[in-house]
Amino acid sequence: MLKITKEKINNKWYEFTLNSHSMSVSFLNFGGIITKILAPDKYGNKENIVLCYQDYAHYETNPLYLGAIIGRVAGRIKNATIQIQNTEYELDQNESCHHLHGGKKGFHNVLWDFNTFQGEDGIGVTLTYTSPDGESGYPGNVNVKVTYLLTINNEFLIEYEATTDKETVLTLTNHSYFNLSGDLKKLVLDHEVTIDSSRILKLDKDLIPFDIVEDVSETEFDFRRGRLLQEGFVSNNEQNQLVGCGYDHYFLFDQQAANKVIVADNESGRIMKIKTNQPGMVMYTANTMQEGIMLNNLKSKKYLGVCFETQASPASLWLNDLPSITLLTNETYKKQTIFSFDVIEKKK
Ligand code: G6D
Repeated sequence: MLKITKEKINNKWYEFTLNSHSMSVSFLNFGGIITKILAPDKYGNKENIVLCYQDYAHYETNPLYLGAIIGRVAGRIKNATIQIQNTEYELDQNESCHHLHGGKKGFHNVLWDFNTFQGEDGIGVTLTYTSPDGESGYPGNVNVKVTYLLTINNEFLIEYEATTDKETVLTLTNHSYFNLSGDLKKLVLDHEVTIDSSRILKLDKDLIPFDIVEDVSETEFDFRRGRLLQEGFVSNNEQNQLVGCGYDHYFLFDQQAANKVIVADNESGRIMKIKTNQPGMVMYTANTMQEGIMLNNLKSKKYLGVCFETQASPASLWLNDLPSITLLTNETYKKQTIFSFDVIEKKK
């Protein structure tokens, strides 16, 4: 049984819920913000595995970017400037002298048009937005379409499409914070993460990537055979310490495994697998999460969630050998990330 419900939140916002027989995904037309993913634990208890604000009014400013579509460019752009065809564009400086997550008019805080649809193997909503030339300083009128689809096989697909009428830059992601314990029972310390990646981007003191680490073997950044997140929270690795004792780094995928990321929480039995055609992702373990904001059922604090921001990196604007984030007028940006959910072993 697949069903879409729509609830009016205020005079402009709606919350949609995609229901399958065993899980559901809820999100707003504002910012495409995912507010709930209800998934069963090994006992069949459906609980929310993403962070959300208890008072939805916080989504208006959303200092944590909770659950939101991030763009035009997810991540940081050094000195908030881009060079396209010998023209320099000044972007919003919304994090000291740099540009973060699309700036003041980032996609996390715009109203998206919506259309619901029901197919044989899934139900979903297509969100659309036209970002006008010059928005946040970026060139080009950019038409964006983001589709949220829930399938009968417990897969949640996020599909991104975009076109532009002038050469520009673009790389989109979703900024949900996952906590597989369910309803924030605990921090993500003992979430076991596996990542198909042997290379990361090294950060400077402003969290701007400045170099590629070509081999993470024997470090806290090697997740190829699985690793508990807490190892990076207590490590002496200067890159872990630089970001507030954790992870806030871009991992380049090796393309050696179908699942680019696998996350398991043994206590609940929940396991989440991520497939994507993005070249990498930022894994952020909420090291610098603004504390004290009322979330699902307790106040925000460090390590309460982990983000898997699948995307190309804006560092390709100043580092070689990284997939480009340039979008040409004769191209269509088409990316997809699939989150699938299961339990390690069902208990009676
Ligand atoms: C911090 O550095 C992190 C970012 O990666 C994250 O997206 C943001 O908090 C919400 O600035």
